Amino acid sequence: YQLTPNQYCLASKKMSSEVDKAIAAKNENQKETIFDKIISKQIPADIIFEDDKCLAFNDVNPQAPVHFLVIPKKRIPKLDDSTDADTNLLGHVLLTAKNLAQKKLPNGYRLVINNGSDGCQSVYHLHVHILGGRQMKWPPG
Ligand code: TR5
Repeated sequence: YQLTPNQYCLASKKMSSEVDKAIAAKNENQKETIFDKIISKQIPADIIFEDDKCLAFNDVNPQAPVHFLVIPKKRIPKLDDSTDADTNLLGHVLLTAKNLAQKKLPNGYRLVINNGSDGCQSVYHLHVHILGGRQMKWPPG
């Protein structure tokens, strides 16, 4: 049977607090987020890599045995907000994710970028999730 969008929204809200957070999160472009505070070390995080352009840290609410995030230091709220000017930066973020993942997860891994409310984005500072250490399923929920 098919759920109406409203029923689906309620069902998925019950299923996952992450979805709750994503629905509640507002895309207030250009506003500072918790990730800016992690970059500036105002808030501690389990940092695993840092250079002048990006930062990688373990996710505080891991969805797999290995779950970390790679973020650009530049404040780009979501992938939709990136432009051609970010080509090198996005390439660097992706290659950093690959370099870290390859070392930690030789059997494979998954990269995820959630974009906007339907995409389940809850923190509006662009980030790549790297998940692994278990068999992933397809399609993702
Ligand atoms: O749902 P999206 O794609 O926006 O992912 C945001 C991710 O940030 C979630 O997986 C959260 O678990 C993660 N997150 C949120 C906070 C946080 C974090 N990861 C590490 N450290 C964190 N701190 C200190 N504070 C958070 N609010």
